[in-house]
Amino acid sequence: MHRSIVISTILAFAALVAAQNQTIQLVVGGEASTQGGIFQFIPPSITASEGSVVTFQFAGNPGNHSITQSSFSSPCQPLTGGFDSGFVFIPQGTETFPTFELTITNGSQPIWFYCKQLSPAPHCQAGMVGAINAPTSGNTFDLFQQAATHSTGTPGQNVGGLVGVGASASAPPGPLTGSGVEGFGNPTGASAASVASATSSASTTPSSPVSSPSTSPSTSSSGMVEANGLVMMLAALLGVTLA
Ligand SMILES: *[C@@H]1O[C@H](CO)[C@@H](O)[C@H](O)[C@H]1NC(C)=O
Ligand SMILES: *[C@@H]1O[C@H](CO)[C@@H](O)[C@H](O)[C@H]1NC(C)=O
Ligand SMILES: *[C@@H]1O[C@H](CO)[C@@H](O)[C@H](O)[C@H]1NC(C)=O
Ligand SMILES: [Cu+2]
Repeated sequence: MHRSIVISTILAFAALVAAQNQTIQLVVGGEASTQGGIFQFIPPSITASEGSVVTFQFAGNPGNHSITQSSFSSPCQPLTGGFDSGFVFIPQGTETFPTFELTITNGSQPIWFYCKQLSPAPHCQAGMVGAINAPTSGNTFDLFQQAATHSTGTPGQNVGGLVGVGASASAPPGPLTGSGVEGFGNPTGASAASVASATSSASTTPSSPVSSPSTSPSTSSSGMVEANGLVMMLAALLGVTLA
């Protein structure tokens, strides 16, 4: 009884901490044997509170994908002022994967993105799109993905920036050190200062939905949320409590 109260208090506290600055992992590209195939972000739709870091891992191998911001209404075209990772080529058998880290600068802004690769067929029209903080009704992720698969014309190839609308990276994908791992058209040029000002201007605006633990269920259900040090802290606290 006493013990279970202590444990649930710790878990409630942990949920609050986790809802604030999360690190969320998302995989770019699958393999032929992966359920859903090569042309996907896994998971494709996540929630992430303002200040959280979404780490895109280019783990699909072989793969040659991008993470390019678009809009709900034009899923396969780059958003003006949007972020872009550029392409990252991953040869088959690569074992350590480069990442692209996006910090959420506006927690109330739905963020839509696609892969702009055209080879061997346009990935966007194959459904390789994703969303962060998509509405659960109205402009949902499912409708966005349907619009992508039904879109006509060539997916846009313009190179975006590191700073996007509602989310920003401070560095292009990296490290590109594995054998044969290469970047193509990766964005450069966003200064640390412009990222910082994007972040601080966003954080001066009160954003309602960020601090409730209920904003993070879809990420927790994917099992991919890691809150820094949280697991170790929990383990330590539980160890002390149960001793
Ligand atoms: C947590 O997020 C806030 C923005 O919501 C940011 O200002 C702060 O630097 C972040 N803290 C860490 C440790 O990343
Ligand atoms: C990866 O894709 C880019 C863009 O289509 C292309 O320029 C590049 O040659 C591709 N890299 C490899 C190794 O196939
Ligand atoms: C955050 O996004 C919302 C929804 O698009 C927008 O109304 C608001 O102006 C944005 N806030 C900032 C600081 O850009
Ligand atoms: Cu792709």
